[in-house]
Amino acid sequence: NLKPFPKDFLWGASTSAYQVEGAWNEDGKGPSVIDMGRYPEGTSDFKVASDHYHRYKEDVALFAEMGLKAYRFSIAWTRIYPNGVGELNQKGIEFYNNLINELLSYNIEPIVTMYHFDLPYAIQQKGGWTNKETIDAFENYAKTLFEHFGDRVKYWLTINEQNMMILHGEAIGVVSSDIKNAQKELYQQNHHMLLAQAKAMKLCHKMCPDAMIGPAPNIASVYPASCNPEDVLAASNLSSIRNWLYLDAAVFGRYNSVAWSYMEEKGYTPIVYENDMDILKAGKPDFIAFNYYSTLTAAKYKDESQSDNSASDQQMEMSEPGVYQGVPNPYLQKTEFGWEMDPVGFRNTLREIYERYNLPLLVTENGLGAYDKLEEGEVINDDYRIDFLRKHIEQARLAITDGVNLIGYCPWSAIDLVSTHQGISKRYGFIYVNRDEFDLKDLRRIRKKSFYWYKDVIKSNGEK
Ligand code: BGP
Repeated sequence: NLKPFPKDFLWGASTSAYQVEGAWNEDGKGPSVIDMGRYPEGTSDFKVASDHYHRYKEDVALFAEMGLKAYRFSIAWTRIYPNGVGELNQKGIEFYNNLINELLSYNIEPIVTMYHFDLPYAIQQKGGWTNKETIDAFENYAKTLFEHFGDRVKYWLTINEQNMMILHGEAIGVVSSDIKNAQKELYQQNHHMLLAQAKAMKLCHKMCPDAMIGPAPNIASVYPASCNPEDVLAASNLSSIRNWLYLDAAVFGRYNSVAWSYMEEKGYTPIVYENDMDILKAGKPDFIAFNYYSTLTAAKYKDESQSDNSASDQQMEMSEPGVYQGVPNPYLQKTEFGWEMDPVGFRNTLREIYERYNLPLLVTENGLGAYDKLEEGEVINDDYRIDFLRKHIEQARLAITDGVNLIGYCPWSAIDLVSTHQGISKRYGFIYVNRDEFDLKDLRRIRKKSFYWYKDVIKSNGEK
């Protein structure tokens, strides 16, 4: 017997500032590491993106038409503080005030990510997260957000995919040029981010007692490639290092022992000052938000000569000498972009997180990146997206039936936006944005087939 989705379930959709807003240097916005970054050849930059900054009213009206109960977006730190700290940019405050008010006028709950990859460039130049001062800068930024928006925002997310920033260090940029020390430095950055997050959570409870705040890592169940105990151990290693390190620190205020001994073994342990662990313990989340795209499969580490070259990029990146080896899962199909699809793994991941932490869960990303085609008559027949999302929603419902306290589901993405590494051609949205990689065309919005489908899902509270 299936349990229904809760009555006040947060049916939502997600975006992030740098991927959707554009207006990268307008109205006083300072540059972020993203604006100063390089892009893979053939893909667009983020300067105009989907031009949401100028079209947010039209976009929010479409979100309302779709029936969204929640909209998860991020605030660009450099719109609020162009240099990360120092002078406040009133125009930035104004933009997010307008956006939040617009959402609330349609009864759409704003779910706000404070920091989604776009560290202020001025802060990066001073060492970024390697520099302890960045912790204070983040706390100060958090305070400003709570002061200005805390009267209306009830759901806050601290840092998007901190674990991906650490595991794929190029996303935040390691300050040191010493490659040998790059990993060590990343784990120091990680420690500082954890402290910054804990401080923000504590502050939120003080300043906005009615709001809820939590982390937003990318979490994925890890399967052993076989029942060989060595593979099982490798899967457990990967899960502790990739998933639980981040959530254990956020929820319990400690590093788990497997992750810690891994860091010791590799020489990556961060410097931990005496009261750091007290700071970590003092800031607790009210819920866990997480992004889910697929699961991972791990085997005992093989040296390169034996490794399987057929693995997609996603898994190839996930290997660590002596600890684990990411391998493809022969039971799973892949998207056009080589990402494995695993709806059942979604249920499993939900159960694992809930069993470990016993906190409400909020899914802040889940979706299918594809080459959508604008067909004659202004239609986009994205049945593959509908199929993908439907299967995940079915599994979410099974997880709820299992007893998981899931409070919302925000697929990626509300509207087409520029993918982190693969440009605008890799689309995720319910709403099509008419532009190409380098030809901005008219940027007009077109409802995809999935738009109408999701509208029905929301209207029927997941019964359809
Ligand atoms: C997550 C990020 C998002 C988004 C998404 C899809 O890791 O939080 O910002 O980019 O993945 O990934 P991609 O754009 O690489 O397809």
